[in-house]
Amino acid sequence: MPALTPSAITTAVEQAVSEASVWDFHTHLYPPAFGTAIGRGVTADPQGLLLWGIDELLTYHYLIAEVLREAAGDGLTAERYYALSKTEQADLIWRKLFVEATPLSEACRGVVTTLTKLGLDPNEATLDGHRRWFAEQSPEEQIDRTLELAGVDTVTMTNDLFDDNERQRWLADPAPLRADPRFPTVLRFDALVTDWEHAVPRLKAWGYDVDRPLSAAAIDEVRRCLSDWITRIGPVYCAMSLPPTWRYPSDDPGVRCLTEAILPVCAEHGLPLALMIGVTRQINPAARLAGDTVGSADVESIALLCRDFPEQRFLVTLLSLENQHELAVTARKFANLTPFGCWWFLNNPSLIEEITRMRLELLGPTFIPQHSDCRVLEQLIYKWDHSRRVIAAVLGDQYAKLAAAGLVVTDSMIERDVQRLLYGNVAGLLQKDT
Ligand code: RAT
Ligand code: ZN
Repeated sequence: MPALTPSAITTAVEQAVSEASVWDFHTHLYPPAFGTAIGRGVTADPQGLLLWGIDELLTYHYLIAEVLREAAGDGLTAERYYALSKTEQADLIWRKLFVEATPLSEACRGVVTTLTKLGLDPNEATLDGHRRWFAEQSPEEQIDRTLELAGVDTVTMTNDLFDDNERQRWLADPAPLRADPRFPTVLRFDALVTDWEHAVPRLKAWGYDVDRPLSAAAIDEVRRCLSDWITRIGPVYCAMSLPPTWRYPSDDPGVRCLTEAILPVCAEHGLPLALMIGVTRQINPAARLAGDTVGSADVESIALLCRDFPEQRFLVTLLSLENQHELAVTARKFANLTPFGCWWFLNNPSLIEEITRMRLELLGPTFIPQHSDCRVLEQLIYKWDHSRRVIAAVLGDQYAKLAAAGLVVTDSMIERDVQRLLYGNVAGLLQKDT
C-alpha cells in the first residue's frame, strides 16, 4: 500500500475515526424491556430505566449542576428545583441555559449537537415542538436511529445489584432483559466494597446469611450471591465505583469482600473487573445526583492489586485529572491493567485531548480511549461525535510525526488502529469476536 502524504493522513484518520463502529464500554442505558416512560405505542412505566427524549436530555445531572449556578441569583435552590415537575425542570433549564444564556459549556453544547443531528432546531424558544417530535417516536426506532447516528454498535449497560427497581425486574423475568445483543450486561455492586455495614442487611433480606465481621461462612454467602447474579444476568464484566479514600491492602471488610469473595468469583467465571475510582458521593446532598464530586485516588493501591492478582484483568478509570499520568505509567508495569475512558468531569474535549495524547504516547494502542457514561439514549450522539473529533486529531498528529520520522503510514494501518481503539480492545478484553 502506498505511503500517505501528510494531508492525506489527516483525511484518512478523520474518515476512519468518524466511520468506525464503537463498543461503548460503560453506560447507564437500557433496552425498552427495562421499561420507559414515553414514546409511541408505549405502556408508560414512570420507573422505567430507559431514559430518552428532550426532557431527560435537559434534566441530565450535569445540566442540573449548571442551572443551579446560573439561576442562583433568581433564588433557585436545589430544593426548589427538585420540587418542580420534570417538564417544568426541563423548561427552566432550557430557558436559563439555552435561551437567556449562551450554551457554552460542554454539556450544553452536547444538547445542541444532539438536537441538530436528530434534525431538530436547537434555536427554538420553547420545547413544545421537540416534545411533540419525541412523543411520535417509538423507543425501538429511536434506539436504532440513535445508534446509527452515533456510530455505536454495542452499548454496555450497568446492572446494579443494589438498585431495588432494577433488581425486581431481573427477579421477575430475566430473559427479555438480556435478549438484545446490542446491550450486554454488567454486574455492579459498589456497596459490597464501599459500605459493607449497609450491604449486610440487604444481603440478609435477599436470603444470604452474612454477618458484619465477615466470617468465612459470610464470605461463602457473598460468593453464592454473586454467582447467582452472574448466572441470572450473564455479565460481560463486574464493576464498582470507589471513593478517593479507597486503599489496598487493608483489613477493611470491603477490601476483604473484594479479595476473598469478588475476585475469586470473577476468576471462576473468567470475568474482568472494572474499577471506577475517585468519586466522593454527595458532597452537596441537596443537589442529589448533581451533588457528587472528585478527589485524587491512590494509584499505588491499584498497582498492588494488579501485582497480587496477576491473572485478573482490571479495567480502571480515574476521575481526577491529576491521577492520569500515574495510571498510564502503572499500566506500563502491569499488563493486566487497562485504563479506560475520560470519565464524567474529564469528559471535556480539552481534557480528553490531553489524556488521550498521553496514553497514546505511553501505551500505544493498548487502552480504551473513551466510554460515554450516557444516562439518556440520545447523549450517545454528542458524546461520541465530540470524542471522535478529539481522538482523530490526536491520532492524526501521531501518524504525522511517525511519517516525518520515516514510517510508511498507510490506510490499512490507520483502519486497524482505529478499529482497535474504538471497538476491538473492548471486544478482545470481553472475549467477543471482533
Ligand atoms: O458519570 C455519571 O453520570 C455519574 O453519575 C455516574 O454514573 C458514574 O459514572 C457511575 O457510574 O457511578
Ligand atoms: Zn457511570
